[in-house]
Amino acid sequence: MQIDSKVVSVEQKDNIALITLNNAPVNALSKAVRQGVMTAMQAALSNDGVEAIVITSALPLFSAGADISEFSGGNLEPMLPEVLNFIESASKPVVAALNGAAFGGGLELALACHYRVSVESNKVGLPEVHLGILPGAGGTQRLPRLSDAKTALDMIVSGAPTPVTKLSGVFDKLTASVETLAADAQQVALNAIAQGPRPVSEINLSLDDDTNAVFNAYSEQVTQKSKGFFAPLKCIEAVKAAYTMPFNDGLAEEARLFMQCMETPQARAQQHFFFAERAANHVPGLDKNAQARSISKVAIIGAGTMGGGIAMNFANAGIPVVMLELKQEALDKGLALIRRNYENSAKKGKLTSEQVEQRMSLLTGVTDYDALSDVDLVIEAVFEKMSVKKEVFSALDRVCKPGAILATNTSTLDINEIAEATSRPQDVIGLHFFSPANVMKLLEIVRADKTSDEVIKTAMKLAKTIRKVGVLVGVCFGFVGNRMIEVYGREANRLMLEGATPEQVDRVIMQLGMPMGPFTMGDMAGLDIGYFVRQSRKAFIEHDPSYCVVADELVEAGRVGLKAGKGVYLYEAGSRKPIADPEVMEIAARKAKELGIEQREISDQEILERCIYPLINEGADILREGIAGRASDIDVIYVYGYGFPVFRGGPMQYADEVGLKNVLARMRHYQSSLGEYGKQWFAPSELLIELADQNKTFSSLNN
Ligand code: T1G
Repeated sequence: MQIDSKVVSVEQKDNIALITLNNAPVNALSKAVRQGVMTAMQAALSNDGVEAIVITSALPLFSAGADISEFSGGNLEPMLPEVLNFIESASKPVVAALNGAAFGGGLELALACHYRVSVESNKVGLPEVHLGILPGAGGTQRLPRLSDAKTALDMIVSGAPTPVTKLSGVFDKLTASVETLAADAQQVALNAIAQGPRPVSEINLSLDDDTNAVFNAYSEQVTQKSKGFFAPLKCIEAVKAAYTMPFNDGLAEEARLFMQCMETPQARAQQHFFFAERAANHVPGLDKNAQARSISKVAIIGAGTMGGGIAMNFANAGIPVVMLELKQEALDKGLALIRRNYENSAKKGKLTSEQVEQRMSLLTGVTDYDALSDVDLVIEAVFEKMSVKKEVFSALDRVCKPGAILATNTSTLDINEIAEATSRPQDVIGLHFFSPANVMKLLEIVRADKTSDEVIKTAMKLAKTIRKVGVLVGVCFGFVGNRMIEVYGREANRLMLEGATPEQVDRVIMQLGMPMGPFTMGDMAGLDIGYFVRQSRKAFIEHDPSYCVVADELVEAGRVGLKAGKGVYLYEAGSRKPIADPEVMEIAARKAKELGIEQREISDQEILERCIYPLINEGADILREGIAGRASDIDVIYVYGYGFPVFRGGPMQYADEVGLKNVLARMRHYQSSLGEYGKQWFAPSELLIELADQNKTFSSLNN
């Protein structure tokens, strides 16, 4: 049987037709695939010699689901639900043979078949909720019919991959490996000839009290946790329709809810973010012949909190790490902290004790630079002071082998200046981890002026190896993330001076979807961090006498945040719960009076605009200066590094949704309405003006 498709083939083996998907890289169920499957099915159904049909994949995974790049519209016939309903209504039995992962529409394709076989180590999922939508090709109606309400809700509301071994009702056979899959699938198909088609839609469900209780509990739990996130509640509604409506009505209800979600800014934001995260992997303009170097041994300079966290990333990836401290005591303390972290993970069941020992065995400690002569990469995580960094880099330059990469974890210092302390600036790069370094997914990869393309490619590849999201940025104060967070923190502090309480500011920002507000975040991180940065930047802020004066007074009074039991908020021993302290607003009132600032009632909207729009404006300047290559790279940095809500897509996507003309108008409003302060800090970026005037978006710069 021959069909005219480049991405789907069908062949006859005895009385069985084998349909194979082959749409690299992930068998996204694009229009061409859907057309190919329809054609192949029709060919198999009309061939009298065929008595059963098997659908499988030629790629490592079965299918990643619907082609997300098609969501922007176009003529998408035949739609996926139509194709899957056609498969389910086939007159001959259809078997899905899962050789690898099946996600979204890929799993829905398997659920629309009559029988299912999978490799037992496989995982499947319905991750549509991460795209701000819900399974739209029958998954919410078929999965509960093959499992139960709780399993279906867990998979669809969380979007998490699930081992097929936990889905016994869904799969008729689990096979040992890809090698045994074909034979087992064929056997299931031969048995199916006698049994005939077995449409899942013919399984009836009813909403009994126990099931209803599951739905009620789920709705309550999700309402509390979802923080304004739209899709999860719609997922629950769709699954419930499987219990309260006949199958076809349930499909119609699923389609209605799917479109409701698809039309939200949240869905646009999350689909934007899906591609933004992947686009960050691609760095345009690098020398195609530059090859990434292999990294088989790493050194970390500094065994403190950051150094230890960084080291864990490499041990977790099975890469041996040498940790250097000049004093054995500091080394012992650092290694003991790492062991404690691993043992805590083991207590939570995330690691076995063998894994703890295996990872610890990859970590060794040295006190002498000469021990670093054979490492491929060094990452320094020492005190944030230029003279200390330069000392370390000149020592590394002396002892490390040619071709070893010398990386700094600095979060604010000039990497070009650090590179000049070596004879090999082409091998110097910034690897800016976020604390806690073994947890936070973001890795800002900072290219200095002389960093070679080989070193950049090595760093980008290494990010994936240690399961980080690497984003390439340029050298400036604070690179991208910290440069933008500085204006956000400045504005929050200024608003407090003008009369907004920390609780009000934090509440407004949490309503946007951030995990915590700027004042709670500052207390957690330590107010002394910002204080020292301000001390090092006096020239930059000397023109603004109001710049974080309350925070400065708190730090000088020892109120450095959670670790001291008091910062902007008060903390009871052992508690991280912030408690408002009226004394802080008394300080603010006193400082405001000294500075001639008249305090006033400030609206939530003004707080939101003044914290977020300058952050966006700074992002526009970062783009204009070429410090970030894409607006979407800034979004990736903000979501993974600072908790910007993914259902807003990141600050630049959020600005596109608000409309750049509106952002510009509000920047100009504060520029004129906040006196000298507004003139200094609310000057709109030229890029923001240019895009707004041309009625364009930041995302138009991503292509
Ligand atoms: N559509 C389009 N492109 C996709 C894609 C998809 N579903 N999945 C991956 N890609 C691209 C990706 O952009 C990248 O492109 C390349 O493939 C490799 O991806 C009706 C509506 C499967 C776990 O949400 O989770 O079905 O950057 O780097 O790390 O109910 O891809 O190379 O140009 O991620 O090996 C639901 C999304 C869709 C799964 C593989 N499905 N994909 O991870 O590779 S909506 C999903 C993933 C749906 C139906 C609904 C992962 C992966 P480029 P990658 P990976």
